[in-house]
Amino acid sequence: MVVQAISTNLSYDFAADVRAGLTRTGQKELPSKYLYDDVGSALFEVISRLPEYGLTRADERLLRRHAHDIVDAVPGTVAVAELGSGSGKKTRWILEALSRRQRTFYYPVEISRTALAMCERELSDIDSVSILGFEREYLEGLLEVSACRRKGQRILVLFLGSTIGNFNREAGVQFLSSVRNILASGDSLLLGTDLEKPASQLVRAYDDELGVTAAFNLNLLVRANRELGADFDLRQFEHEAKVNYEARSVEMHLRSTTSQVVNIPAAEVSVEFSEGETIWTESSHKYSLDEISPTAATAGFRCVRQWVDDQWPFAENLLIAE
Ligand code: AVI
Repeated sequence: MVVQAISTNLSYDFAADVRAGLTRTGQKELPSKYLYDDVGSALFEVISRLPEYGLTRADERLLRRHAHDIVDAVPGTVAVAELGSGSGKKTRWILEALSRRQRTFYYPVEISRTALAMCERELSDIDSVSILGFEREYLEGLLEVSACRRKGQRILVLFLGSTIGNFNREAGVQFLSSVRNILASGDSLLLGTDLEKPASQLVRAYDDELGVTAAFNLNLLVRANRELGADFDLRQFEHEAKVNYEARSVEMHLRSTTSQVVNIPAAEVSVEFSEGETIWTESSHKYSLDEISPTAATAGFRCVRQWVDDQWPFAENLLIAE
């Protein structure tokens, strides 16, 4: 086992994104990628263990039960790239199944340095697996992985945990097309998708009793206070999860409980909030099993297999690049 990491200063402009999102007309918004600083990533790990949030356990169960089938459906010599590896726990099953057949190169691509380090630690004991982590945005990292491809090697991309759901449907297809364009014909993508479920179950999953998801959401304001010198008063914002029936998504918002002005010096802006106004911080789109295949086809992939969990509606979809 070899573990290495390639890091860089990610070219985020939090201040510019905060300014743009909070001064736009209509619904104020902040990009969900900023939820994942060190505290946010740690809180997400806790969310994934909450009884109300079955998504991660379903993903893990499917990978544990079907890793051999999945790996058998991807023949040849395969390098594994994972977009957003998180702690890497669920990837173990795929890497162990593959490493019985071949020496395996595993390239986690992750924007959170802490998550990347966690993932490398978690998986470093698997024999015959070499790990090279990229602290990068997904597509940038995948381009680098593809540049390391050895002759005759295929790439299996893992995009698990229904992170695709955090894009709106159109952006999701665009993202899949960009992944396809980096890959070669015959490469594959294992795509995890959370499936549609009753609204009450969704609201519970995104507004848990213990308040962990609320803390995860509010941490965005803590981050703005720390990194941008903002003066968000956390007592005057509350977490909200609501179902958007038209978009077939569940949205997270931060609701201002009073009319107030918040100063954000590093973004050179003061923002007025009326009582009840919200900042939209994340959408999590839910899929029907039947829409995966046509969606994949639009992006240049053929959906060859789907595995569905028996406890929480969730699917792993194996897509082959045409
Ligand atoms: C990472 N992503 C797939 C999670 C989701 O379910 O959309 C993020 C999350 N947000 C609140 N809870 C979990």
